[in-house]
Amino acid sequence: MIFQSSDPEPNYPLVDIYHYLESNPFNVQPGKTVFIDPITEKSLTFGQFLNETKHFAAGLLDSYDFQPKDVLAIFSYNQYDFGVPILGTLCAGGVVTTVNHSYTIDEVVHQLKDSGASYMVTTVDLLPTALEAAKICGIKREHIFLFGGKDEAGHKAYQSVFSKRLAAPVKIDMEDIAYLCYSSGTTGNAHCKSKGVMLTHRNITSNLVQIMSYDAEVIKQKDLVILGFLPLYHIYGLMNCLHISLITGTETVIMPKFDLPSFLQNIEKYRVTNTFIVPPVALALAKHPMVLDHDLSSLRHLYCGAAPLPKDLCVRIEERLGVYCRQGFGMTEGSPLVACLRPDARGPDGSVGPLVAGLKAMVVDPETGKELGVGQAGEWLLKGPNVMKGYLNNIEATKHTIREDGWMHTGDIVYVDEKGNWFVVDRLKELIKYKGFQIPAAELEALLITHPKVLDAAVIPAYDATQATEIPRAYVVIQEGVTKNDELKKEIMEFLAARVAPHKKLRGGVVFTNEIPKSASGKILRKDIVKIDRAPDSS
Ligand code: 4UV
Repeated sequence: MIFQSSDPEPNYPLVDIYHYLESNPFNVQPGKTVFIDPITEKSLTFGQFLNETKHFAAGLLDSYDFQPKDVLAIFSYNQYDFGVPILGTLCAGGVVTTVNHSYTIDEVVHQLKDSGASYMVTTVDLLPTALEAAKICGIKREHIFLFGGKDEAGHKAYQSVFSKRLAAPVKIDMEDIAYLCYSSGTTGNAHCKSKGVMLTHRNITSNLVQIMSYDAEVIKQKDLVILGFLPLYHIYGLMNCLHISLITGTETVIMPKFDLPSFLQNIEKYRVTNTFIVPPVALALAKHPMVLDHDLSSLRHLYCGAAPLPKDLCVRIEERLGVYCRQGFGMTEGSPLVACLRPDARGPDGSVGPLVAGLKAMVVDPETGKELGVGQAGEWLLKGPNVMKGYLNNIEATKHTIREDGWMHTGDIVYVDEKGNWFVVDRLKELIKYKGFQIPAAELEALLITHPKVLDAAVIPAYDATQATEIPRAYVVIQEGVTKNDELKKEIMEFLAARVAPHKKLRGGVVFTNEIPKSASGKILRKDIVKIDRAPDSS
């Protein structure tokens, strides 16, 4: 059975991302402020933004031998002008890969090498990691530019790349790749770290209009102010706090990163109407006493996604703030939005809402592949213009994820009710989400077994209700003769922490076990370990 939205199929743009923006479908005035830095109070208007992107594009093409399809990496925490080098690169016919700023050198190297990046924009404080990674990957020093507005430490500010001329349009095909965002996908394994999700100009522009059509009533409101704290390197922030803001000309306050006091102060100071959150922030809004010390009466639209939202939090937030928190579901491979509760809906509790318009879905039995119907839980398969092109340089993973008939496996277990509201009940893929950030279990396992005292390891999602998030917990088999005690657990946790980005730390701790359950083909049976882990008498 094929499900789809009852909303009409949107009119998808026929031009690439940059030219769609330049066509100004919302008739945004050039003087309209779009991005604000709440710390320095620097800002960019719509007109300035477009102008600067064109100067950056021309500079790359004129002075840096930049060729269409060259890849520029953004390795930075949020900046109010984060989008300028991004849209500039797209305007020059290039590809952008956004890198998590908390990555270790090895993690950065993996992404730079895999994506084939030959240019980078970073910040002065991230330069040591950026330079070391760039050297390993052969990126020229003079191709590394800085955010921050000034030439420093021997590197040019990206503004110093600007050419006096404005870039002339470069021919861009809708099937050309715009973004390479990294995701563990449905097929995490030890040999394959995160994979480059190829998102084309068609994917992104289609999802933009899909998002804007489900939220058309909201977007029409001219007095909206968005507070953007989500990392802009992640597709959830990139689309909602950068692209949608730009297209609609919505004033957006860009925080460098999340912290609760600044988040609340910014809502109050800028009279924020819309913000996009993740479940741990929903928990804070529902329960933290500090929230009551602030005037949050300007808030009108709250969206939550990237991980399951505990049902009771929406109710508590509405009681406290008078705003209904709408859950949505996205995934990098879906460009990203798949489903979201509509502005006028209270939703059934726990639902991620109806599909976005123009996207088709099926639910299939993960064992047999048999199509299932309303109310039956199975794997969610998706087909539509926002479904990724595939994984870069990885035909095997692409084939495993996108069937020949175009249906994409999400690796999520869901069901749909009679009204077309979707519910996520479990995850088939071996992905753990810490506060919305991806942690591929297999990547941690591969590192753990390099510890000299660890014979075998499996990493599973545990749940920390005090933070409303999954956390990774390792089950490890220790070499014979080694004493198993708390010291050793600490040693293993520290060993891993030294090798991964902070969000991947073993916050769920280490559990000693005698054996890791495996299938006949050697696949770790994580679900069996999860069952043991969640049993009432497990310690
Ligand atoms: O690839 P990724 O890291 O992508 C995301 C994107 C999230 C969103 C959410 C709302 C939006 O409006 C939007 O534009 C983007 O997280 O991780 C994808 C996986 O995260 C889980 C699920 O396992 C996906 O395959 N996930 C995402 N949203 C939810 C969720 C949710 N609401 N409930 C449960 N799991």
